[in-house]
Amino acid sequence: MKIGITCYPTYGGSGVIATELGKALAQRGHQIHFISYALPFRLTGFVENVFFHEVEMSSYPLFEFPLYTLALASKMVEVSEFENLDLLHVHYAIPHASSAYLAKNMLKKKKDIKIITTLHGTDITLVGLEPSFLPLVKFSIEESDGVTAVSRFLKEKTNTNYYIDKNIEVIPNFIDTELFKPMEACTFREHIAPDGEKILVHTSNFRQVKRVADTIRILERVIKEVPTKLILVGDGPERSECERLCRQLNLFEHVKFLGKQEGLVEILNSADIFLIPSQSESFGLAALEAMSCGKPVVSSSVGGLPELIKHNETGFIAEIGDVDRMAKYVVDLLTNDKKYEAFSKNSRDRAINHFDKLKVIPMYEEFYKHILSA
Ligand code: GMT
Repeated sequence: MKIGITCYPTYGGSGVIATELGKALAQRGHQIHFISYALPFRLTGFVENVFFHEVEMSSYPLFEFPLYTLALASKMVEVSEFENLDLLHVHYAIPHASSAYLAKNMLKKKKDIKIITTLHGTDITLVGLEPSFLPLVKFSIEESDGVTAVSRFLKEKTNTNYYIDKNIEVIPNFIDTELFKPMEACTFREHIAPDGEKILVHTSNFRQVKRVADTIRILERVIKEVPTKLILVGDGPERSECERLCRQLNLFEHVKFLGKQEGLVEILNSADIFLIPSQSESFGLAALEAMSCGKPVVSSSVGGLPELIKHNETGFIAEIGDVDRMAKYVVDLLTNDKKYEAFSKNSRDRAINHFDKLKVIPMYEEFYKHILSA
């Protein structure tokens, strides 16, 4: 198949999934054309069958706001025509599904290009619900030839919040379990915790929805019982506030803000437990990455997290903001080696058995075939 993929190219789970999907499909012989305003950050090195088409943005004094949606639609038309694409697979509904709708209609006299939209999270649960976007998001989803969502939770939210009576296929996030795997002792661990302290880790884009401050409040409680460090990976709007909180709680020595990092596998491997106390999380790819490295996860009970994390098997789940309970769960795991080992094994097994890319990529392929033959 010849497939156009559009995603946000910067840090973020939807861009990671879209890029890894494209790369895996290319390895399986499909021709993949990424269409975006910048090279997706996971698209490093040469990959056979993968092409990149940059959406150029012209500036004009009259345009006070960049017209990306329209420029993207034009580029989609151009690439679909010249590369003879079979379908456009867009990740994150806003504005990609709307650009694809425009492109499809501009092309309709020449070809019937199919549009598949994958819903990832805040496109449905947050931004999409804003009155200025809701009618457009609803329309763009309804007009897509096929729609997938990354969890049952997100599928149900889409159907109820947007009154959409359309079949939405649930295809979960996936992971390369050969890449994200347990490693022998990391030197990084000794560097962070030279006195043998335990290590908690959290990775995110530090948006409000991630509740990163809760990880610091969890540490504040855990540290009273077990010497522990916290590694925070990533950057975003809440980082300064989190740094301020660390100073206020006198925890700065115990928390390492690493910012954006490439060596995630090593960082995850150096830790004991992954924390994800989000306000909203449609799947939780970051938690899956940790599980694949054999790390138990302590999370909030929101969105798709309970579909990923098995309470009392691969980790623990608590109410949003219940940092006391989350801290208790962390201490329980850190002070019980046998339990910790079992949870670690269960986490790795669950990643391999349910979310390995070799299991999930064929689901997308099947879905493409189904939509193309409809
Ligand atoms: O929806 C977002 O907030 C952005 C998006 C992203 O690009 O990181 O994240 C979502 O998509 C990921 C990949 O499908 C999911 O694993 C994340 O759970 C989801 N984030 C939220 O729902 C907050």
